[in-house]
Amino acid sequence: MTFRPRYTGLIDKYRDRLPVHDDTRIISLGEGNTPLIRLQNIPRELGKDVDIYVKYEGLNPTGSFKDRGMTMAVTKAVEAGSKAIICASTGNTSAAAAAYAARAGITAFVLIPDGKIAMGKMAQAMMYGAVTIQIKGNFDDGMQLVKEVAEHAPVTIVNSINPYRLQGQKTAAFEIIEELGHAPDYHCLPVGNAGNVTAHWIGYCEYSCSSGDHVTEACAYCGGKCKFAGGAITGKRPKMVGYQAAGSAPFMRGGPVKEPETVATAIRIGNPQSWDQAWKVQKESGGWFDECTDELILAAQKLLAEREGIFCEPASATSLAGAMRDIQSGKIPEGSSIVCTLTGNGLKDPDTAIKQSTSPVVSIDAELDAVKRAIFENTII
Ligand code: AN7
Repeated sequence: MTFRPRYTGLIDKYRDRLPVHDDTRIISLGEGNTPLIRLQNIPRELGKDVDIYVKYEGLNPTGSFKDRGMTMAVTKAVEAGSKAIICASTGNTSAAAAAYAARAGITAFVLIPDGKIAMGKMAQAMMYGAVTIQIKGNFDDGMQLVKEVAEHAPVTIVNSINPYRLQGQKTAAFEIIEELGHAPDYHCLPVGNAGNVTAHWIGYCEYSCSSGDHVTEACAYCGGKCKFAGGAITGKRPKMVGYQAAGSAPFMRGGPVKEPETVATAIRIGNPQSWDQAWKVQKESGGWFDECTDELILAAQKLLAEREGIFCEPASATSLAGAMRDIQSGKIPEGSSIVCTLTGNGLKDPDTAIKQSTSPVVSIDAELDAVKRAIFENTII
């Protein structure tokens, strides 16, 4: 019998590619190392010869990709002596901040839009012991307030404007390259603040730099520091494709959206914090931005659960919704390999799931005949 060393989180795994020292106290919950699942039924139904993989980030410790960034941000905040962190959030950043603060023994203050975050995320912030501040405003209002208050109070901002967040999140690209043996042709993500699309591009660029295929712009990301010991796998980088919810699509409108609205509350963001970086990613990678209606987003969420057994939250399904449409139209050509990031777990938002499900739910007496009838009436031949 052979034993693998215990997986202890992404900072330990990618220590030489992250800004930590040998004696840095790592605040980790074992994040990263998420499954890259090849879809089997959906591509067949699309009738297209494509390889679609989903990177199931909903299996991180607090149920979203935010854990990748938060392990770095909180590790560095603690290293710098900070006793409190703060963020504005549509729900997932606040859940991650609250959990990592609890782990570190510091305080988390989270600003959330009153009544506009999914129930699971609210439960997380409360259980992990954060101070939850509900504001009568949206994420963008909260973000502005966080920036202002951090100038007056001894708190570290852990939104993605904190550069350590993107450093942690870039590791998702490392994992994908290491599993596939190369970068995919297309990488599709849901876009809110555009931190994650930016972070993935940093990751892909650092890996391609290390292959010796130095690209001037890419090397600007790594600063020549991306030394992957023996890690020269490929110089290929994907086209980065960012999809927004139609009611919250500033990248499609060319500027901030005042009153963003969407059922995908995680990406109900009108004023993206990584605006310039994301446009740079789009240009450098040769990818694009597009938008999906709420209807299309929910349909993709349901299809993924029903056909593949993978439950993601609505915002996450935006990546697949957009990708399926672009595959169907031929914009993403046959023969392509595509990775869609599923940013958050479906369990985060049970209300939206239950509301849109059309699966049979029957209530009966606890009697054999009634069970037989229920089975008979719901058997599809
Ligand atoms: C599930 O939690 O901004 O484009 O405050 O929770 O990097 O902002 C969440 C964002 C996609 C968008 N999918 O990522 C927050 C927050 C899910 C998310 C995004 C978010 P970015």
